[in-house]
Amino acid sequence: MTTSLDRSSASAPEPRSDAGSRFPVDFLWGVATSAYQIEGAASEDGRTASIWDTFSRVPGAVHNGDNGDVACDHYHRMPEDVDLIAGLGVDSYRFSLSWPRIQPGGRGAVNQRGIAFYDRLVDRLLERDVLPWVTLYHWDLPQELEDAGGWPARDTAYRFADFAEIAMNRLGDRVRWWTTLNEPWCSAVLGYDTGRHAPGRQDFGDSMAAVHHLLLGHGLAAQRLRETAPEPIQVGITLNTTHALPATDADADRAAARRADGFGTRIYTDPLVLGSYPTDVVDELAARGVRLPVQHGDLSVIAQPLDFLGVNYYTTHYFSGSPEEDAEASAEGPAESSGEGSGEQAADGVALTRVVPQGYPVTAMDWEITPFGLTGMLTRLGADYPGVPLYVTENGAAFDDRPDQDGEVEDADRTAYFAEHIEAVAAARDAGADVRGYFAWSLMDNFEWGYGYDKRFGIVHVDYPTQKRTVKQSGRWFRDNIRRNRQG
Ligand code: IFM
Repeated sequence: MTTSLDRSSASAPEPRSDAGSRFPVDFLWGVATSAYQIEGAASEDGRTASIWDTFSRVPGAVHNGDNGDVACDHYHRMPEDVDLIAGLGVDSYRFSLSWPRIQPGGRGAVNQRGIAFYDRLVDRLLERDVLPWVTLYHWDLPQELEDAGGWPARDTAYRFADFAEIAMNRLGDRVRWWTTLNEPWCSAVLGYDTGRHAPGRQDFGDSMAAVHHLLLGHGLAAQRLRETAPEPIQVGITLNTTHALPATDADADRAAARRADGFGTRIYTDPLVLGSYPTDVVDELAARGVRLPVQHGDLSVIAQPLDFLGVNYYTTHYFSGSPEEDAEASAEGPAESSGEGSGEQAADGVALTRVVPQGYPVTAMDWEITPFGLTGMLTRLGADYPGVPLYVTENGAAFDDRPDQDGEVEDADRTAYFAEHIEAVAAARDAGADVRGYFAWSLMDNFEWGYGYDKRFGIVHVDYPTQKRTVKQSGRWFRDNIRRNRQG
C-alpha cells in the first residue's frame, strides 16, 4: 500500500486561507465513510441484501451499472485501512454499521460473523488511538423490511430500535459516540419521492410518512441506546440541512426559500429539538392532502435530548418562487442534482420552488462551492436551537482527480475546498456557534450512490482494479491542518 504520507505537503499550493491554530486542542478532527459505500463483501459471512443491493441492479438506476458488491473491499482490508486512518492523524473515524450484515432480514437473530467485523474494527481503531464514531443507519435498509413496507411503514421504526440495542450490546463497552441516522432527508425524499435512491419509489405521501417514521425510529433508538448502554454515551443524529437563500429579494423568492427551509431543515430540526412539526410545513401538507402519520406520544419520543447534532454540508441553494421565462424551466428542480443539497423539488411539484445557480465555481457534482453557507448554516442552527453542540459530520467535494505519472494525486481544488470550509467553521465558532468537530467526507473514494464510482470524494485515492490506496494532496493537507491546530 502506498500512502505517500511521507511526502511533505509543503509543495502543495498554499490554500487560500490557513485555518491553522484557529481551533482549540480538544476540537475533534475526523474522517467519515459509510458501510455500503466501502465495505464490499456483499454476500459474505451471512450478510443479506439491502435496498441498495436491489436498487443498483435496476437497469439505469446507477451510473455504469455499478454496485457495492466489492466497493473498496474494506471488509477484507480493514486493518490496513485503519492504519491509513491513524496515519492521517485524525482523532476519530465515523463509519456506519451494515444492518443486513448484523441482522440479516432486519429482524430476529444476530449474525455473529457479521457483527464480529465491527468488533474487530472498533478494537483496531482503539489500538491505534482513533475514537470510533458509529452511525447506525446510512441508507442500507434490509430488503425484507422494504418488502414489508420500508420507512413509510411504522413498524420499521421499531425494528430499528431493536437493531440499535443489538449494536449497543456488542459494541457499547467500547463505543461512546452514537449517531442514529445519516441524512433522513435522503432516505425519505430521494428514496420514496423522487426515486433517485433506493428503494426507488415515487410517492410524495409515502415520503412524508417515511420522514415521520425515520424520526420516530431515531427517538426509539436513542431511548434504547441510553437504556442499554453499559457506559455513559453521546447520542445524536446527522442531518443534511438545506441552506436555502432567496434568489432575489422578491417576496416569491423569499417564500420559496422559506418553503425549502421548511421541507429541508425544519421538518427535521423542529420535532427533534422543539418537539413539534413546523406549522407552515404541516399547513402545506394539509393543502396537498397529506398528513404526517403522527400518533399520540410520538413527538415526545422524537424529541429525545440530543448530545449533538451532526451537520453535513456541501453547498447552498438559492431559491426562486417565479417561473423561469425559458419554457424548459419547470418546478422539477435541478435536473442532475443528487439531492444532497436538498434542492430537489418534490415529484408532484405542487408549489414552485426552483433552484437558481449563482455562477459560483462548481465541483464535479455540479454543486456550487459556497463556504460562506457553512458559516451561515452553523450560526443559524446555533441560534435557533441553542444548547445543542454541533459537529460537522460531513464536508467535502468530488473532483475529477487524475493521478500523475508517479500515481500521485495533486488535488489542489479539493485542498482549497477543505481550507475554505474549515475556515468557515472557524468563522461560525467566532460568531458563537458551538461547533466541536469536523469530519472530512470522505476518507477514500467510494461508491457514490447513483453516480457509482464515477465521482471521487476521497482524500485518499482508490485505484479500483488494484484497490491500491494513495493519500492525495488534500489528505496530506488535512493531516498537517490537524497538526497545526494541535500545536495551538
Ligand atoms: O456520499 C454521500 C454520503 O453517503 C452522504 N452525504 C453526501 C455524500 C456525498 O454525496
